[in-house]
Amino acid sequence: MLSGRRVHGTGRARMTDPGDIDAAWLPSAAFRAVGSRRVLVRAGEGPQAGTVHSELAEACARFGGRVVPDGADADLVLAPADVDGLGDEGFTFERRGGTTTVTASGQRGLLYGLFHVVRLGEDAFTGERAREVHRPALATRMLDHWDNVAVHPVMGQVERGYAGGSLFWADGRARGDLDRVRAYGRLLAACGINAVAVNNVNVHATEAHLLTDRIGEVAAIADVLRPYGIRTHLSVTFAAPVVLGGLPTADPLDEAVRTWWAEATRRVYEAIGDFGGYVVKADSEGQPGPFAYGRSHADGANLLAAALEPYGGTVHWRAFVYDHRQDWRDRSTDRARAAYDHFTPLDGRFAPNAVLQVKHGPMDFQVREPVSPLIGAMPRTRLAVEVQATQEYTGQQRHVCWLGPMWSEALRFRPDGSVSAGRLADGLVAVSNAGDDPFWTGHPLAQANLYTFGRLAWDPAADPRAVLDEWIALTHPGAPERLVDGLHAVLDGSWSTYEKYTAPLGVGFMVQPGHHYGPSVDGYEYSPWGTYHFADRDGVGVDRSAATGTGYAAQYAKPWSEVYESPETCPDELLLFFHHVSYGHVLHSGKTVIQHIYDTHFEGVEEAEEARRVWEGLADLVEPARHARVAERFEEQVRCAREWRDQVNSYFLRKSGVPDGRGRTVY
Ligand code: GCW
Repeated sequence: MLSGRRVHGTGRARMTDPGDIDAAWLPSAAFRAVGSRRVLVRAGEGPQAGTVHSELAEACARFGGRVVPDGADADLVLAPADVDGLGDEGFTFERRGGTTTVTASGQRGLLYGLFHVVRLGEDAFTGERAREVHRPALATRMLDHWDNVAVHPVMGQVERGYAGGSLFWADGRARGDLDRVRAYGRLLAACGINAVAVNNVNVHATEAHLLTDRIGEVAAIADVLRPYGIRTHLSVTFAAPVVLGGLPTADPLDEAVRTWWAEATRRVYEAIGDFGGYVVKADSEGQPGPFAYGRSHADGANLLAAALEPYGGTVHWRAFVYDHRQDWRDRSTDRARAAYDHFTPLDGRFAPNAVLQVKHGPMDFQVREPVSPLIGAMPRTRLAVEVQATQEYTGQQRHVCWLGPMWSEALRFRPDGSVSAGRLADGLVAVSNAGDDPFWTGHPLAQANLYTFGRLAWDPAADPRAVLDEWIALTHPGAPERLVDGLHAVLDGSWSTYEKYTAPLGVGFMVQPGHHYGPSVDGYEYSPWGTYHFADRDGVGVDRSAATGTGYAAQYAKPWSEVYESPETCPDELLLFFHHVSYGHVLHSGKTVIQHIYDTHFEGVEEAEEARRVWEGLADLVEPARHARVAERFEEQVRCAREWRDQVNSYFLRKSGVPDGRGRTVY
């Protein structure tokens, strides 16, 4: 049985008993190896150093170890060092002559080094290990919360949130009790995340005030996250000078507007000295932006960048700009093209502290999309790649869908087709999937997505399956092999399973409009959102070739522009994203498109049923409440997967008139 699953806090930092906060990947047993040693810490002073001290003191008190004074014999030494190129967050790790040593130039590095030792467990204290240098590949490893302060009439407390309420906000204000936020910060630090934006990018009336008269509430959250090396960011409305400042305009080139932002930002830094910066969704899905004033997005971003620059802050400017009021009859507009078309002409015009935040795919977090052609097309602009941990289009945390392999594929993509040239971006951002749910993420197994995100942001080249196993081991210390294997079986492959029973071959959507859960094949077919599949009696898919289609394929550099241009070379899984083909078109797999649709939909349901069966078999190894929560979700997943299978298969049988080659039931 997994027992004693409580967060064990950071000693003096914690005022009240955290009660039933799920320990996730930091159960106290994860600290056994560290806590039973003689530990010497020379972390110095400061918020993260304080965390290192209190974590070690608490672990030692629990497991019989000892924090020893300078000069004494120790099994583990954490100490500052001046190592070239380590930066504030890097650390070294080595083991020699029975002593394990972690050094770092900054407090944050020591904190990450400590969590590295925790992850290694007993392995950190066995054998000899030559010095290893660890540092994050990406400087910004950020979670964006789409949390509203005031409950929104349509979107609720958390837009696209499937994990209960907000961790930060309740009853129209910042939560008074920030114990959960503290526990969250600790979990995030343990997987390497260093930035959090605390409110929705759709900034409604109440939330706009966080920037000014309500900055104190943000400061309270920042105070709790700081000891974990996390800088707090805020989503702001581009119209702030008008809606908050009473100015007649928010024109980015207007002097009064620039002064207003400079002054507002000065006050923000008065309240939060290490404030991270702003996140902005402008001219997107109804949010205000520079277009209203005939200005460019570089003008807009640079306005905020200038205000933040004196304090070392950054503006994350989102590239999710497209026409959400298009006419479905208009075949010349292709939503997939929009980000590239809007932003590439602006390359080189963004300030050094402006980061363009680009969704990993050109559409909107579908289960399968190509990597956005914008990534790699703006060499003179800082970029952050945005992924969605909250499972808006991937089962809404009712379905198990571990996204590690999807993110890893995107992060390994190289625009020029090389294997390893350069890195893709300066930062990785995920829309958070956490809330005030007792298991943090609604579906307890969705914790694996949050953890995997952090670890991939630290090291985008990491093998996601190794990260999954790391999560399994940390979250379930001492688990018997049957549990470890069962968890791995249920999670690994779950993305592919979800893809099989939902929209086929990269075509996307087919979800119920509005809430986006469950199937509706034509739900968005005649809508203004630009998300169509164009199925008719002969075929399906979107022609995005340069020769006969929207020209989207030509937004890629070679070799991808050529690979995607022709159905002969386009990978099967993206075929309907790039091409409109007949139902009889033969895939590289040797199957026709229509038979592929039938087969994958039957297989997807079978795989979901099999995962449910595996989970049932783990009942004796998982604490009852957790087991029951996942079991209940599997019931819904299987029900929903069957609904997807039957709607998609019936739809294509009726359109095409081609029966399933294996004679299975299609309605
Ligand atoms: O995926 C879509 C969501 C919106 C979201 C938008 C965005 C916050 O359906 O709810 O708005 O993307 O990324 O801005």
